[in-house]
Amino acid sequence: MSAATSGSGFDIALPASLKAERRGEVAILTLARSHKRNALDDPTVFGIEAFFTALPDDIKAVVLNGEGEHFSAGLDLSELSERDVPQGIAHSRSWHRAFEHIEFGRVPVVAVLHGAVVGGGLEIAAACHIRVAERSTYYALPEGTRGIFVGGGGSVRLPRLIGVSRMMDMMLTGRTYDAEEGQAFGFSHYLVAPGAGLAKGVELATRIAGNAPMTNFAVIQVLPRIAESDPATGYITESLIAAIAQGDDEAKARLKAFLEKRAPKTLRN
Ligand code: 1HE
Repeated sequence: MSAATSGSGFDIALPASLKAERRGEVAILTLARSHKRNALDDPTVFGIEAFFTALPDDIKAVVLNGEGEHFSAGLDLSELSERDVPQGIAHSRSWHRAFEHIEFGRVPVVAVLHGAVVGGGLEIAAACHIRVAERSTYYALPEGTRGIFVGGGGSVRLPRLIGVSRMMDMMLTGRTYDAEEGQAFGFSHYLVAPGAGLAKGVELATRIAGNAPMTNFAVIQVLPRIAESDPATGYITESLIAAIAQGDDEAKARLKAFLEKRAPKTLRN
């Protein structure tokens, strides 16, 4: 581990496979193991957990991207051969813990995808809140071919994006989806030209960082829980969080600004 302090503005010890950079209120975390196609080994996964756990308070959104030709080739397969069953469970749980710090961390996370987004690479992308895909992106779950199963939360998160049926097809047949298909099916929210992903990701993250903090909290922490609860629980939880959000000083100031014609209108893009 090396402290990612030099010039990055972060006081977090990261492995060599991760780079962190600051752009105002946005942090950019880069998978930097391109010689192994950003395959996720243990130090990288633990480093991701450390990064999201220790994010400075003034960071309001994160962009996650990857160096080289591919976002991530998934699990580092070279680590797999020696593990027994208890170690396999512990390994999967370590991914769950790390990715939970992304999905239910303090701030929204925008993933910028390109090239291979496969196996565990797709699992980490699914833990992010927004996905921007460059047109070079392709998606696959080669676990079936490798004789293994998803272990980084993919069986929970991916069906929410594309449905169980498509995920079954991907795992059973080794089928890949290209960037256009991924956009149509729900893997990505934004589709951009090759090389344009980071700028788009930072633009979106900067806009997200400008939201009221209570709204961002409600969207990433409460909305997914409401969506998975029974309707009666969902409605009452919605009322509670809506009242909490609008009771916040930030919301009052923003509503006043609109009524005094100082805030932008909601116009078509
Ligand atoms: C790796 C890995 C890896 C590359 N683990 N070392 N993931 C997969 O099944 C995808 C496996 N990777 C590939 O299919 C290809 O590498 C790519 C299509 C992504 C890229 O191809 P290419 O031609 O650009 O690179 P390469 O020559 O295949 O790989 C370059 C090096 O990276 C090479 O090592 P080298 O020492 O010979 O130079 C590869 O061995 C290495 N490499 N991918 C380890 N994945 C929590 S459960 C999650 C389960 C999964 O993620 S399963 C999916 C695993």
